[in-house]
Amino acid sequence: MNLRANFSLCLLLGILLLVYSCKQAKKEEVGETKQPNIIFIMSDDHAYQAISAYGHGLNNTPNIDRIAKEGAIFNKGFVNNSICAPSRAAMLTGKHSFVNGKVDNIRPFNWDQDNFAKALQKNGYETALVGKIHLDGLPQGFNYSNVLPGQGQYYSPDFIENGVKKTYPGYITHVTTDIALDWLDTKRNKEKPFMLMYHQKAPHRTWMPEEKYLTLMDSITFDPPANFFDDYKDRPAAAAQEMSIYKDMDLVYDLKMLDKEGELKTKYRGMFQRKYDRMTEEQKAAWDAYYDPIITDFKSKNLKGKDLAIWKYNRYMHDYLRTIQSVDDGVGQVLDYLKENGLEENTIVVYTSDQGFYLGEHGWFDKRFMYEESFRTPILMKYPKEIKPGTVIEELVQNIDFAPTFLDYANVEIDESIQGESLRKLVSGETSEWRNAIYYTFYEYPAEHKVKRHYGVRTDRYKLIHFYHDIDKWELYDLEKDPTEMHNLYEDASYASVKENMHVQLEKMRAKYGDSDALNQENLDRFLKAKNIKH
Ligand code: SGN
Ligand code: CA
Repeated sequence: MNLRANFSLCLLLGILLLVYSCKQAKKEEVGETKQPNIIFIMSDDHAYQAISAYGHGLNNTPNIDRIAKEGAIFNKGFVNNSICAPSRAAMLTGKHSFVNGKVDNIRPFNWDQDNFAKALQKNGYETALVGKIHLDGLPQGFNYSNVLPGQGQYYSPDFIENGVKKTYPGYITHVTTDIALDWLDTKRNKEKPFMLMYHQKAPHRTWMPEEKYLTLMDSITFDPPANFFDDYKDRPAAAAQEMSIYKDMDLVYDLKMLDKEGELKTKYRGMFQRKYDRMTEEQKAAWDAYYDPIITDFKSKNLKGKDLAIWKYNRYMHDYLRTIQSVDDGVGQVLDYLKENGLEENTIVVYTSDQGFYLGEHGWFDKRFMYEESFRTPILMKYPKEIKPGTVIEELVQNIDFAPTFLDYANVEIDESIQGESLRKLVSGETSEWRNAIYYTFYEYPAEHKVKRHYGVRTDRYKLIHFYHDIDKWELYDLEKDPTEMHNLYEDASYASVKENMHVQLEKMRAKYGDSDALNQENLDRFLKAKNIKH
């Protein structure tokens, strides 16, 4: 090639480069090409009742509330299956449990299937998973993972960093936050957009607060919810559970009555002793200074019946809410980091829980049921570029919607096998067209807490549930008239047409998502195998 030809080629390339960079700059200005960062914050068993933005008046969560103030709050956010691992699997895959194969906490999760983190990673994202995931096996789809083995421990927690186990000194909620911030600040490739899953263990059982919050709300006495002494009339599955605050909460394990005299010999005392032993001498001293006087007082009172139930409820509420305060602090640190580093405008922040939780409603703790407190989950989301501050969403949204939402914001194709819907247009106010019913399944039975297998459908106003396996019982609720689900209307003649419509809705949902009795009955394993889902 001669000199002139060389020169012309360089000129042409130069012009092309100039045109391209002008176009790019223009696109970035209007936010077309710059993929947003995503921080997906999740805590474990965090009841919406215990987030002040939801207005229940139990506690103060100023940092979580900031997400709602600067963005949106979802008043009807739900899960597909109210238990940890299945909910997380549904979030990662955007698919119901009977499709992704993770139907309960017991069966292994198949990481080989598609998940939104893998899709983002393939499309230019730097991805990380920090904290609780509860899905066995090495996480796939992440440049960095540092996760808890199983449920994790509140004090001196173990983590598995990119497959290697190590123990960290300190309190789990802060350790998790520090790992997340360290990844954001020093570990990630800053040339790329990022997606961080920052997942806390708290406020999961057995609700061990950090030293700083041991006395928080100490002077407050909580009144139990109106249906605390529920009689479970016409609801045999509700009557059969083992998650009663009064009957099933262990005085030592759950309520911290580890007396030095060893007189309170409860079933799970040994289990709690092992958790206590993970503390340093300093931590133990702070712990004992708070709990020992309560233990002495409790032993002297010899409470029985209703008095004991209400005492237990208060003990539970205090510790549960205290663990949330540390979660809220962590959220504040992460939001501050975004602000201080100029990342606020282009970062989507979501706060949610893997499911809701009972704070005394029906007399319970734990979750699992399709009743509102555990079926519902908190969802708060901010993205200054597209979501107006103070947005309130009343439509029925579900945890299977997160995967398509993130992919949509990242301009990544949403595979048609994904069952959730992107929330992007809904939350920006661009559309009000939305689904009018959601579907639910729960399988973990026989198991801890004895909540029977069930599935059901919920519309804006009604809910139909079928409990099966060693029971065959239908329940129907009118949530407008009976928001706390105390009256099963299934046999009520005045609801005959509602019942019929809800059965039609249920069949529609099952057809839409591909569920059937084949999966619900004894042949669950065979069914999953036939669908080629490894487990
Ligand atoms: C543990 C808890 C249960 C809880 C499950 C599932 N018991 O087994 O109370 O329902 O986890 O929780 S404990 O004695 O180990 O604390 S989940 O959130 O992981 O699904
Ligand atoms: Ca959970």
